[in-house]
Amino acid sequence: MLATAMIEKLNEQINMEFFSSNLYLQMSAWCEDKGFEGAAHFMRQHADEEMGHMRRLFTYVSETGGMPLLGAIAAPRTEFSSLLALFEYTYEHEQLITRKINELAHTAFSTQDYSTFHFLQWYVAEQHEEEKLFKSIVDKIRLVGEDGKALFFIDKDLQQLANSS
Ligand code: OFO
Repeated sequence: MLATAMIEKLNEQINMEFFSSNLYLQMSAWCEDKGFEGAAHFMRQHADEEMGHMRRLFTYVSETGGMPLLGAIAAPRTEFSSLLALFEYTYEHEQLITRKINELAHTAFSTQDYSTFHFLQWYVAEQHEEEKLFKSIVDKIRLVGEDGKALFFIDKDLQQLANSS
């Protein structure tokens, strides 16, 4: 049985993952609207991955005798000045999620909740991958620049990334 404070924190993270999913789904609409079909596909797929992150937490809370609670989820941002700005935002967002996961791991460890600490290791590893992924996209856009031709190839690249995962 998990401590009440731990359940509350895990529930907050459930909502954060929901928010991540909505954010990326909303971003896919921006990409689609601007003609970046590869980026839109990539974002839709990533929104699904975030639902996976949410569900994994949901199942853990429920299996350990807690009650997962879905609260209100803030509306995500809808406007971005460019594809680069959009991906810079994803990278910042993932850094925020990493901080949240680290806080959770710290709470679990310092309260000797080793089961939750162990469970959270998957998220620790996943956040490493998430930051690496979004940083690599930001770096690539910065490298090639933002003229039409460069963005065309970035979009193709994102389509391929979505197809391969
Ligand atoms: Fe993008 O890792 Fe969950 O939120």
